[in-house]
Amino acid sequence: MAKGTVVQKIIDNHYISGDKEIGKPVAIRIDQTLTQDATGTMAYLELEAMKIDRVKTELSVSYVDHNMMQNGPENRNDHLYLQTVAANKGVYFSRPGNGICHQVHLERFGVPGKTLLGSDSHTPTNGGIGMMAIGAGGLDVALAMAGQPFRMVYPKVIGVKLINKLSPWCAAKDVILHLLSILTTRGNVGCMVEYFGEGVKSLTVPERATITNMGAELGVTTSLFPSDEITEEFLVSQGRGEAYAALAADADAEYDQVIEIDLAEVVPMAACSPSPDNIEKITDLAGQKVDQIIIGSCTNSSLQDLLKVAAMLKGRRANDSVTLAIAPGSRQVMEMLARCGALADIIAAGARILEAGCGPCIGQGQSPANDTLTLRTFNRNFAGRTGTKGDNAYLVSPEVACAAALTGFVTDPRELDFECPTVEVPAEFLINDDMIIPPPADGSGIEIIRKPTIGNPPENGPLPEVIDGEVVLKVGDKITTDHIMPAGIHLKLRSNIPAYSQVVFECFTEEGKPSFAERAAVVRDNGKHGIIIGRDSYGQGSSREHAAICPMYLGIKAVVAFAIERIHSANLINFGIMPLIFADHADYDKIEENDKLVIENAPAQLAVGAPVEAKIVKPNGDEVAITLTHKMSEEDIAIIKAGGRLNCA
Ligand code: MIC
Ligand code: SF4
Repeated sequence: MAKGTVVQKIIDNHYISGDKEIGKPVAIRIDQTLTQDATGTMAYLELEAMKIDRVKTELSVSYVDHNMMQNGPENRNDHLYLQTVAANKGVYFSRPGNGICHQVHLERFGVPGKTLLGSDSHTPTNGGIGMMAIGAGGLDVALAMAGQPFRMVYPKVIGVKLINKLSPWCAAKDVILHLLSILTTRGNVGCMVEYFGEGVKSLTVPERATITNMGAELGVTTSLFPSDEITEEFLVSQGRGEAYAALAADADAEYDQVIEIDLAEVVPMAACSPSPDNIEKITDLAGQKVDQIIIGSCTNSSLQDLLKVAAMLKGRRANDSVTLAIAPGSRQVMEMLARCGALADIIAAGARILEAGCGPCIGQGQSPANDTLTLRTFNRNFAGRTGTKGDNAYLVSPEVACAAALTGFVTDPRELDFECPTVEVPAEFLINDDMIIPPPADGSGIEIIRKPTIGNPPENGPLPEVIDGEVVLKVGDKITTDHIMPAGIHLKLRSNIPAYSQVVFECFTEEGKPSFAERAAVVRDNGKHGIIIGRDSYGQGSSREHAAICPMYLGIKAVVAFAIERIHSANLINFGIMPLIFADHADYDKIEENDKLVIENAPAQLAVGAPVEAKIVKPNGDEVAITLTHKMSEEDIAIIKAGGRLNCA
């Protein structure tokens, strides 16, 4: 087991209960929370359902950054609810336009050595300054706001040793893409990544944050860097020098696994569709025609990134054959770009300026044309996430994105006919927190505005004695929460579960055939229980608990797969859906859609480490006995038996 690591030190400082042994449940105290609007409305509705008057954390912040298009009243209704519930419950409110939660939190609130739980899977961005920043479902974040500890498994710590420094045109994004090519997006549940080695000193905080941000795609619990003089410099530049605390692994620290990356060997890369671990070198992709380039998202929208982009674009123009769009990560970044003239260079080059927010990263506009290639500096390229069916999106660094914007083709920036610009980030940032509304000392009198599109979380009954299941859907490997619960044009339905449930697994609906929602509702209304069959790495990606709430609303009682990713598994438990595992992978081939899956004495069979015996009943009446397992703790089992966390006293 790892010793003397930053991970271990932070866990020790926040330890509440559990076994400090890899894979065993452990509970830690949460210092700070963050929510964003797309997951936040449910989180605060859940907090209200817990009858909590005021949050118990050191700091909680509610951001509005995802749902900004305001096509119809839903988004603004959400914003009004979020603003008033924040004031009522003692939460800071970052207004729409102020920027992406992770970027703003890094700039204005993150503190080395503290714990942060966020209802967004990219919360580990703040690991760039040595926070233990973890993504979770909204209900887990609501519980943390209510003062309850966060439960996770004691992590296996993967130490990533960085040596040397990056070459010109090679970026932090390439470092995490390189790591994704090694570790891939699956098989890393229950791990944390800690960076160490002399190469750490060559990376700025925004670069470190790019790396920890996209660490989410590894499926690890979080990633973090030590906190050193570079962290201090960053915090001082943000006028927050007092937040600095040094944090380093001991000289003789032991990691459970070590991966060495020679930064000098890292080259420009891309993650090709449809997965962030589908990594290719730019040299192998060069020459492909590009139609669209977008620079932004919580991965690559810092001032440093955009100053580099501005320097590359200055005096040049986006190629006639492409569209180029740029979304700064925060208002601070946008305003500083504007004041130093860099924004003018970007505009003069023909870039389309988007507001500071998630925007196209979550399918809010800028969907690409059919059969074209789009290059994005984002962190996810799951099929259809751009809003275009059959999309082809490569995830790249700002340098590679910009090179393509200039030439119209995938281009290795090292082949450009100009030098890699060096960018000076100012020693003092422009500090203006006007768009962050602090909560009043006593918010109890503040009326919470609840417009008709804000619905309460649906209710669920206790786990039935017999699961009289029917397989509503059978899917393959790497099903993401974007497959389960599409965002894009449906994102505005996040506060309305009955409406949002209608698009569960929409990507699998065949034309002219009933949708998943229709088929699940028939099973439910016949008094039976819906079952989903998956394979490896089920539930990758977003923390959206809607991928559990909506299936629960449609009567789903179990997901059976080879492996279920951490956040999604926790969300399933929170909403009373059993995350079950095939004991024998061969059984996957024995079960088909519309088969029955019966689990007798379900509550009695659920015990820590014990198998669950079930039988498949074929349409012709043939029966096949199968054994299932699970990784649920005693507390998880109690939640499942009660029909979800909100039913537990
Ligand atoms: C994402 O990047 O997929 C999101 C949208 O930020 C999600 C949260 C959500 O679905 O609201 C995430 O990463 O958790
Ligand atoms: Fe927003 Fe995209 Fe970051 Fe998710 S990954 S928080 S949608 S910018």
